[in-house]
Amino acid sequence: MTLAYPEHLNNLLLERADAIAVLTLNRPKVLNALNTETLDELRRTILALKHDETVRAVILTGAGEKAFAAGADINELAVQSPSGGRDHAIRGQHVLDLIEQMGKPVIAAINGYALGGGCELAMACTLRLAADTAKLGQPEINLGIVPGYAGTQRLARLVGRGRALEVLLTGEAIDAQEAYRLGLVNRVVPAAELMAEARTLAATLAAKAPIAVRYIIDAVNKGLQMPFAEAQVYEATLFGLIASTEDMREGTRAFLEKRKAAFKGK
Ligand code: CO8
Repeated sequence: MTLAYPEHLNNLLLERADAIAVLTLNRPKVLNALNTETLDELRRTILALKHDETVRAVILTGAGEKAFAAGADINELAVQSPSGGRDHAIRGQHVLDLIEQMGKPVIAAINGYALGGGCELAMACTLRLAADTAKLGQPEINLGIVPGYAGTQRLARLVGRGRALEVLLTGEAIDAQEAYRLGLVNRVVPAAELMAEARTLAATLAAKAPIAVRYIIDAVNKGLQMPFAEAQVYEATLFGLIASTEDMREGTRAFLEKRKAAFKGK
C-alpha cells in the first residue's frame, strides 16, 4: 500500500534519496516551535513515509543553526482552554506515537535546542544524535505547565525515574554531553559533522533487513509495556514470523557463502 505525500508543506522540508528521507522542521524564525499546522504536516508526512517502500530510514532535524525544536508553540499554549489543551496534547501524542511506531528507524539529528515538545519529539525517534552545541530539556515547569507530548513517560523510560524527575522538575536545559551521560542521546558529534554522521548511520540501518528492523523496534517498544514473560512470548512470535521471510534465507545463506547479504524487505 502507498499513501500520497502531502502536496504542499508550509512548515517542513522533505528530501528523499537512496532509501533515506530527511525531514526538516522549517520554522527557524521561531526556533522550529511546533504549532498545530506543523504537527499535522508531520502526521501526514510520517504516514506517507511509513508506507513508502523505497524509504528505509528517516532523519528528522531542524532548519537553521539554533534549534531542532524549541517546544510547542507558546503562542498557542497561552490561549488554550482545558478541553482544548487536552485535545492538543492527545493530538501531539498521536503524532509522536506514529513516529515511534512507524516501523522504520527515525534518527533525530539534534542540531540545537530540543526543549519541551522538541525534546519529546526527539525522544519519540528511534535514535538520537546530538550536535555538541545542542541543549535539551523539559522547561514546561518554568511556564507553570507540565509536558503534554508524553515527556513525563518517555523521559522516565529512557533515563530512569530519578534522572527524569530532576530534568522535569528543575526545567533546566542540559548540554549534549550531559544528555549523553544521562542516556538521553545515543551519540554526541561535532556540530559541523552532525548531518554527515546522521546520514552514515541512516545508510547503515537502511541496508539492514527491513522486516527484521521493524520487528526489533516493535519488540522493544511493545515489550517495554508488557510483563517480561509476555514480552518474551511476543519476541518468540516475531522470531517465528521472521522465518517466513526471504530476507532470513538471504541473510543466513549470505553468511554461509561468505558474501554480503542483499535484503529486499520480503
Ligand atoms: N514557541 C513560540 N515561539 C518561540 C518558542 C516557542 N516554544 N521558542 C522560541 N520562540 C520564538 C521567540 O519568541 C522569538 O521570537 P521573536 O523573534 O518574535 O521574539 C524567536 O523564537 C527566537 O527566540 P529567542 O529570541 O527567545 O532566542 P534566544 O536565543 O534568546 O533563546 C531559547 C532561545 C532559550 C530556546 C528561548 O527561545 C526559549 O526559552 N524558548 C522557549 C522554550 C520553552 O519553554 N519550550 C517549551 C514550550 S512548552 C512545550 O513544549 C509543551 C509541549 C507539550 C504541549 C502539550 C500540548 C498542549
